[in-house]
Amino acid sequence: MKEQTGAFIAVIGRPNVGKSSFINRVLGQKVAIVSDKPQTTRTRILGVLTRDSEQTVFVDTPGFHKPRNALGQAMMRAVGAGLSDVDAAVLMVDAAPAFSLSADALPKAERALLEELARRKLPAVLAINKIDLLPDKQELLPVIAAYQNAYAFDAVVPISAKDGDGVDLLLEELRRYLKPSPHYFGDDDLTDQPERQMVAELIREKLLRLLDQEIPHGIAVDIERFFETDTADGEPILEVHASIYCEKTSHKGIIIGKNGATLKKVGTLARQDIEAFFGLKTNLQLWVKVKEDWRNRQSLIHTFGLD
Ligand SMILES: Nc1nc2c(ncn2[C@@H]2O[C@H](COP(=O)(O)OP(=O)(O)OP(=O)(O)O)[C@@H](O)[C@H]2O)c(=O)[nH]1
Ligand SMILES: [Mg+2]
Repeated sequence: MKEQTGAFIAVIGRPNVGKSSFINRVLGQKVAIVSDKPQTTRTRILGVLTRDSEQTVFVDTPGFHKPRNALGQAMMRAVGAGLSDVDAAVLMVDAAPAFSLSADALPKAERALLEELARRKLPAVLAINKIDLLPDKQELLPVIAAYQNAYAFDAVVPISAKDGDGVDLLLEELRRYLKPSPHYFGDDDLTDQPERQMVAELIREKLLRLLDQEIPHGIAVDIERFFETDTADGEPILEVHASIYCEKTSHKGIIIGKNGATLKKVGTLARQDIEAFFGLKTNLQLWVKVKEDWRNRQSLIHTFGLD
């Protein structure tokens, strides 16, 4: 049998650049929720890719930003934790803003992350994502030069997590970090997230997608009941009861929607995802509750599993 090899690789970058999309694409399944709103990922999430004797554990992290509340601070601690004990990092940047960079001025968030990488002496690869949105890829050349000037990247790979362009190339470049190591996860494991957390996240994803502005950022989902049972006809069914916590009574009304329409839509979309994930028919019941200012209350952040 071939010797087992492994690597832990953190994926870091500002919010919304496509870190979670990339990991889902690599695994061929959604393990980290994705939305067009920044600060979608709130905790450190592992995505495990096992190919024969090689196991690469991707560490998805919250987007790097200046925290404005206790939740934001916990998220930035998760970025630090994500970088601890990894073998290497992928710094992901968005091709579109990168495109308009002047060669000597990397954006603040990226500079701060590069300082963090330097401080930890971590080897890294630069991934420039969303190249599907670029009219002319040649225009990336000065940007690539600017990043290479700022850090000794082992490789720079333009990719599109959306259509898969360059993703295999990036994976190939990351194989350099594999070293002899036992596999820490089973061959079929995709993530370290408990099933309940996965379900809560799928529900939150629908809220992020269906609601506007500040409201989804102030939402936490708590799974109250989660068990498998049989229907009256003896069919197996997953029973899930979840509470959606928001920060204001006015938000509660918006989440429920006119005649309950919005909440119903959230429930339908989340149920479809849960059924696909577990391969089991699901009965999903949702309640909306208010917890004022929970994002600044440490005990609630802890209750919701966000620290
Ligand atoms: N056009 C295009 N859109 C992409 C690509 N990759 C991701 N996106 C979109 O970018 C948005 C953000 O994607 P996420 O994967 O949630 O980004 P993230 O970096 O994990 O964001 P945070 O968790 O908030 O830090 C979503 O709307 C994705 O569909 C890409 O290659 N091309
Ligand atoms: Mg994310």
